[in-house]
Formats: sequence, C-alpha cells, structure tokens
Amino acid sequence: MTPAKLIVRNIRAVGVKVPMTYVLGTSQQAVREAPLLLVDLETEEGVTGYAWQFCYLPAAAPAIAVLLEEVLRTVKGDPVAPLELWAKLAKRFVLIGVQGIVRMAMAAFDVAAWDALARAAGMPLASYLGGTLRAVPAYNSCGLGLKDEPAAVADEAQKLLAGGFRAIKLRLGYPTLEADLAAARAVRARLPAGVSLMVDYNQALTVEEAIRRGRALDGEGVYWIEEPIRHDDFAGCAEIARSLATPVQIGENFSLVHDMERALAAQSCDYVMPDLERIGGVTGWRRAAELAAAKGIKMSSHLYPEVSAHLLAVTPTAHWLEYVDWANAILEEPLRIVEGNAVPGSRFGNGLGWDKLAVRKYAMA
Ligand code: SMN
Ligand code: MG
Repeated sequence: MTPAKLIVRNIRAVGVKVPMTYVLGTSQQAVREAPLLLVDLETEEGVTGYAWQFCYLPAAAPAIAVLLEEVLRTVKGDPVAPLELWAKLAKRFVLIGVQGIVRMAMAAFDVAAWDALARAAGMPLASYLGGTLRAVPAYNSCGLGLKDEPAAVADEAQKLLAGGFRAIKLRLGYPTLEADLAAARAVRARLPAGVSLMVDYNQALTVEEAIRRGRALDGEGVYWIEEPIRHDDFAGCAEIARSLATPVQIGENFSLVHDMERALAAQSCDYVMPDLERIGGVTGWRRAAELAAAKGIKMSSHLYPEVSAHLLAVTPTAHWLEYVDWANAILEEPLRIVEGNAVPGSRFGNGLGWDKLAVRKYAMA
C-alpha cells in the first residue's frame, strides 16, 4: 500500500467566543468566555485536518488567523509532512521569532496537519503515532477560581466531581497566605478520600513568598503546586522545588522544547505539563515527551484535552490529562469522561469536528 499523499490546499480559521460553564478566575485575570480559533487545513485530496486554539484574549484570534495566512503562503502546494513544514515555517518566521502567537499559528497548523495524515490513513491519531487508543486519567480543571468565600469554592469543587473525577485543580494566589489556606482547606474538607487536589498560582508569587506559602501547604495534602512564580525564572523555581515537600509543576508556558530543556537542566520542577500550542503542536509535544522520558519526569497536558488524550497515550511518562470543557459547545463529539478518565472516541484523526450551527451561533463579530 502506498502511503496517502496529501497536498496543502487551504487553511481556514474562524474565531468563536464560547461561554464557559465555570468562570476561570485566576490570580491574574478572570475569564468568562473562551476565545477559540477553529482551524481547518484543507488538502487537494479532500481530507481536512482540524485544530482549535485557546487565544487567551479575543484580540489574539484574528491576529493568529492573519499569521495563518502567512503560513499558507509559505506551504501551499507542499506535501503534508509536519516535520519538514515545521522546519520550513521556522525559517520563514526566524526574523520575527518563533515565539508568541507566531509559534501558536505554527502549532495549530501542525496539529491540523497530523490530524489530516491520521484521517487519510484511516486511524485515530494515537494509533497513527504508534500507540493504542486508551482511557487517560484526567483531572477536572474547570472553574475553582478565586472567590470571596471559601464555602463557595468548596461548593463548586463538589460539582466538579461529577463524571467520577479523581482530581481537581484549585486556583490560588489570594492576597494572603491565610486566604490561600482557607480556600484549600475548605475544598479539601469537601473531597472524598482518594480525590487529589492540585493548586495553581498562575505566577503570582515571589520566590520568598512561594516558599513561605508552599511550606504552609506542605501539610495540606496538595498533589502539586503549579507555577508559583514567573514562568521563566527557572533558578527561582528550582529553589522552591528544593525547599518544598509538595511537588512543583510547571510547563504551560514552555515555548518549544528548548525551553523545557532549560527548565529540566535547571531542575526547576518535579513534574512538567507542556501546552500543545506553545510546545509546538504534535511535533513539539513528541519531542517534549522524549525529553521527559529521558529525564524520567512525569508529563501532564495543559488544555486541549481532545488532542492531548491521543498524545498522552504515546507519552512514556504520561501523568494527568487536564480536562476543560471549553470546546464542548462547538464540537460534534465532545470528549467523554468516564469514571474520571478521558475516553477518546474511535473517530479517525484527533477526533475533532465542528458543530456548524454552534460555530455560527458563537462566531466572533
Ligand atoms: C490556565 C489555563 C488557561 C488560561 C489561564 C490559566 C491555568 C491552567 O494556568 O493551568 O489551567
Ligand atoms: Mg496553570
């Protein structure tokens, strides 16, 4: 059998603003609507590959769409060969820099390219990458933002256990250590035994304060402390990781694999959680997974649960899938959660497909 040959024909990108079931109240900003960019890679052969991207700010959606126009100008007519196209695009963007939203546009294209290849081969992405489609342990990362009352956070935590989740993530970074502890204790007290609690500071603290608050949390049964300080201070993260009993988790801000290499060389964390669209799409994720395996570090995902479920199935040190329901409203087939595991459907490719009516309803103006 000759492998299917696909040629890049067109990229379509549509911005949507989807209401979130739970407000994402981080220490930095509260997000109530998810600005998503839906990316379709069309090939001459009629196979289409899909990716969605969380844009953080609505303004980034049209900006990334414009960069995807430049991606298309660069690779139109080329065979869909993600490694080669990544290299070609990296050269095209070298002067502006393969970072920020340039890198996100490249990553969205890469995710859609791998999807098209797996669809053309008639295989789920995990199988196409040499693994087996399987259920992946997931934590519910919806909601649990900063709130005025610890009891309100605990009420939300209880709702988030629906679906049989065995772990949830609490946002911290209140004005005081006491308020952090009150929220963590209120949630912990409401969780059944055996349910893990991760906490995420979203870079709110200084090194000194992170050690102070982290030591207080050491006695609270927290599963990991995420991004306590600015994401690129790897020496500071290393000092915190050395000082605390609770594992330190970072990675959603790793920009491509070389950033993760620097983080691991600095021993800045106990666990890693790269973000599909910041680490460099499927191509970047696979490089990160090899690196994590070589270093023996457990690797979780950040956002993008549908595609990450496939990728964690081929990640040797796979740890937790971060579940968010943000894309459910516009997906033909939302990712299923069964007894706390993410269970990918048996569709070909990464399983994404748009509910066209919903896309029209939530389209950005
Ligand atoms: C997060 C994710 C997406 C936007 C803001 C914050 C958070 C997480 O850090 O890890 O889920
Ligand atoms: Mg985080």
